[in-house]
Amino acid sequence: MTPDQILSFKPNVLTQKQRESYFENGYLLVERFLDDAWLKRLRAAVARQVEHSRAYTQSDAIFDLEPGHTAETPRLRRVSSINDQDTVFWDYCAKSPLTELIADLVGPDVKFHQSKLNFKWAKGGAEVKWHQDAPFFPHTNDAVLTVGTYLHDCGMDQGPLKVIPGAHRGPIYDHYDAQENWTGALRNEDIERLPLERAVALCGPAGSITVHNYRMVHGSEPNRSDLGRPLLLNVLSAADAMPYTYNPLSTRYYQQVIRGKPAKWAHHDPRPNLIPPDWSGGYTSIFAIQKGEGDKPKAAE
Ligand SMILES: O=C(O)CCC(=O)C(=O)O
Repeated sequence: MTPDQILSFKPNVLTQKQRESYFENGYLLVERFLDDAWLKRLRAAVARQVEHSRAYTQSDAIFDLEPGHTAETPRLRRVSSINDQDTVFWDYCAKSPLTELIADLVGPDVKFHQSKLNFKWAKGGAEVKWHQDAPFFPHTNDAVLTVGTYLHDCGMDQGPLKVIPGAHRGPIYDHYDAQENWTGALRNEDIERLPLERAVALCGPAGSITVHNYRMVHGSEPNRSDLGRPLLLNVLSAADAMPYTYNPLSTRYYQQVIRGKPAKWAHHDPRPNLIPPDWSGGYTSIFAIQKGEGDKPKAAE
């Protein structure tokens, strides 16, 4: 679906101005979107994940541990495919007012792609370098977005998500280095040409929602505060946006239509997209890849 087609549907929860701003700038911040009941359920579900993580001494496909993680003092970087770990997360994505908000931005037929919970633990939670999501999971069109939910207040020192307004209308950047290793981040020479002085930090009180288009250049700084920054992330798309590479975060809900109906025709955006490495052999996390932990996946030859 094109932005004009999406905007022609009556909005469910957002104002028309918010929707237009999303298409113009490539992101949206909706403060205090969640009510207390949802916040309480989600926080309790997060606490259960932290409890599970105490039994882990090394990262696996689900739990990505920060250096220094122990049973006594857990330090999680990420729980991958979080919606598969507890039905509270799935219900929030697929059966809550959030689902209606997404429909306002991708159209009435909404499909699920992947989910994760990025922690950014207090005092050191790692930075996420400037990148776009599109090269990690290219689709036939750009009606694909990531919704972030702040489960606690997020201020400037906690490593809020940062975006560059309008960057989603620019090119898809190379996320391989000069030796064709996948780095999951933009090259320095491209970053130097970005209008970083215009970057916006999406801070907000608990229950606030961030949305960014999957072409948006975004990242976040380390968490320098004494407070954690759990950010729940869901990737969704219009039903007519079809992924054409392996999903890095496999999930039982892959491509499930959570609202409306499946597409009969795929919609194609003519612009090129970068092909990521073949993730069918496994994926760790953006933190591990950007820090160069393990073997760096290569571009196809
Ligand atoms: O957790 C963050 O600050 C950013 C996460 C992100 O961009 C990603 O996981 O792709």
